Amino acid sequence: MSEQKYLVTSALPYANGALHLGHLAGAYLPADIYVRYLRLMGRDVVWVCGSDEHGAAITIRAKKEGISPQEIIDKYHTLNKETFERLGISFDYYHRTSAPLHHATAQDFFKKLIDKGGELEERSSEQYYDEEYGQFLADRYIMGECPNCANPEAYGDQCERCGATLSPMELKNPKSMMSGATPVLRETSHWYFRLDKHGDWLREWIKTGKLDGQQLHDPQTWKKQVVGQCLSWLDDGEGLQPRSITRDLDWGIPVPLPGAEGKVLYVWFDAPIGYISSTKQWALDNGKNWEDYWKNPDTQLIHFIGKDNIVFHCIIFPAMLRAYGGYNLPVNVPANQFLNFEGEKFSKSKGWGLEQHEYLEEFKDFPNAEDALRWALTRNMPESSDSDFKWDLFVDFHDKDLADNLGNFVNRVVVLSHKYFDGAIPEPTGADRDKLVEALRLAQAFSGELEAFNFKNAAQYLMELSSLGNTYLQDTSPWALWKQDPQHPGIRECLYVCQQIAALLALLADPFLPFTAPRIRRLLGQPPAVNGELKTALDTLARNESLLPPGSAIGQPEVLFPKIMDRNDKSRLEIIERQKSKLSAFMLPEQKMEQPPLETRNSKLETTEVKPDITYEDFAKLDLRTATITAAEPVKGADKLLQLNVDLGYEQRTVVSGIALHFKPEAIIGQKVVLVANLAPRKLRGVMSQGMILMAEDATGKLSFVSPPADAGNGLEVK
Ligand code: B3M
Ligand code: ZN
Repeated sequence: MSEQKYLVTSALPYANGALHLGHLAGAYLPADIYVRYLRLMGRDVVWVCGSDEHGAAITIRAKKEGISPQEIIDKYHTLNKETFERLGISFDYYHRTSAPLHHATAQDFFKKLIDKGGELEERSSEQYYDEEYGQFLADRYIMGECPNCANPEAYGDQCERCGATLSPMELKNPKSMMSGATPVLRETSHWYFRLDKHGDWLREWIKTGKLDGQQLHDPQTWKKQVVGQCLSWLDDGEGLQPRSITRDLDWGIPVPLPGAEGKVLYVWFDAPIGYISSTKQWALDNGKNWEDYWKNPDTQLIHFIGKDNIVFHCIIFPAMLRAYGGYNLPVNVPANQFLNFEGEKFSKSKGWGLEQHEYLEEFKDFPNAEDALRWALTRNMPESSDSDFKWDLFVDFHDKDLADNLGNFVNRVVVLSHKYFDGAIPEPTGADRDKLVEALRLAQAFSGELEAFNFKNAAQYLMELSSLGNTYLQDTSPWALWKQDPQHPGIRECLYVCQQIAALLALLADPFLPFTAPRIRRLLGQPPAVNGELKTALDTLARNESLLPPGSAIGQPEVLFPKIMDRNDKSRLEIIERQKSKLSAFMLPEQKMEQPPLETRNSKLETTEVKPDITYEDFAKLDLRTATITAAEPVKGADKLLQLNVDLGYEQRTVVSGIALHFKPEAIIGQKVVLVANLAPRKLRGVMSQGMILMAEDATGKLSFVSPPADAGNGLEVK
């Protein structure tokens, strides 16, 4: 038997947009933690990913932006790849499905299935065709009324209002999204993958982990939701059906058969094959054999994905791999649930949420921002149910875990080592063996949780190890012993034990906090950890030997995570507050009009709320200016918002205002207004709003403009 290897994959993100924090917490951060851990244990692991660059989502986006699909994929491939790197997401290879190697690999896959016979079959059917645009329409390109909930904007594959899975034929009043024309039915032929032939072994394999009499995985180690979703799909009504794997489209991988011009492989056929081509490219660049990772039965294949991709990774792709023959099947698919953002789903169209690169930009002055984010997302990871990202939790996790617990312990050890041992690691003593045995047990438990994909539990053990150190240090109080006698042997013993715990902490922290871990090691006089370092450390501790060579020099103390809630320095809190105020500003225009019903508004008015006093300095922070509205139009998809152009005299601004229910756009052109000109810009429904117009609101909720006289110029200061 050869050495056990791991091939880890993360879902290939579509290169049609930036990724948000929910994506990161779902399929990338957990995989990164897992892979970093495996490397530290000295395992042979390859982690591949890349951009998914085909499919309707990309062509629709390109059409919307009026540029070519190639420009779209180049832009977002680069953005996503670079952002991942900046966050410490350590793929071994980040490929792209537009690469020639991928096209060839996917075409080979298709041809092999044709040649085998019985796996693919050609069928003709009637599909919607756009006569104006001159193309058959992918399901996503057709919009119409949902038969289920009457949503007039349902897509041909899904209604986003009621969640129903649809086929284009079910839509009432279908319209082509390419031209707006009513599509007509035309005969076309496609290749279908005979998934129906694979149902029996798939059911057995998923339920028992057995295939051809061999135990391939232990189904007990799979998440319940993953197994549950697969079984309900497998047992649904008529069972598995043949699935069409080609499309009439001009963007994608051409079907490699004579007479198939104008047809491409369906994106969900080629995308998972992207894992294979990414591995191939990695192997080529590193002098390795890709087949060792895909075809050697000693290799563990693990897919990290979000819950919306379960069926593709647990049923369809495994069936494709088996149909081709010779490939391993995944031993686990630890799919995550969804992360919400401050109580609501991330929504690009509504502008709700935060993208990865936006976080990096907004937090560029926040110390150790990458690890702070990774930690907040880990503590809140949607492992077994949906979870919610909240800024208040971010602050708590940062200050309690990273600053007060981990950072504080490391700092105390470094400071005390300088004080009592001149910054050197002392010779081992007959040290407090019990504490180190306890520390080792925590590290082993940590390890067990990571092997089982329980990232939150592992993070908890990391914190427990740090607490163990803090409590021990407090209980032993070497500073009290010092007062009794600076030569007291208890001081050396205590510091020796604490240094060992700190060294172990640096290793356990590494998968979670890859930017901080090497800093802790540097403080302990150690170079960054190498592959296998954690395994060696666990063995060393088990032999009761020292993790730190005596005599190495301890670094100068530094604060790893300055607290956010710091009375004397509000700079970090201000960064958080800015995020929060963007959200509340975002909620205001709509909520103001939607939420409090008239009665409460009136009663609220009766007990008119008086706000607490502010100082003149507070008031003077406002930059209030006279201005004139020069243009107004509704904001698409938001019936309460108007997008306004405002003339400030010294410049023109775009302002989004929640006044659409009160004023017709054409009625307010030329209106004089007062603008809060220095309100931080914020995005409302995708439009960047640069300021806020002052309105007066009466007891019934009616709004009127706070208007300077008609002859007042623009840009005058209001004080
Ligand atoms: N690009 C869908 C998604 O991003 C798709 C994943 C492909 S994984 C092979 O959710
Ligand atoms: Zn619907």
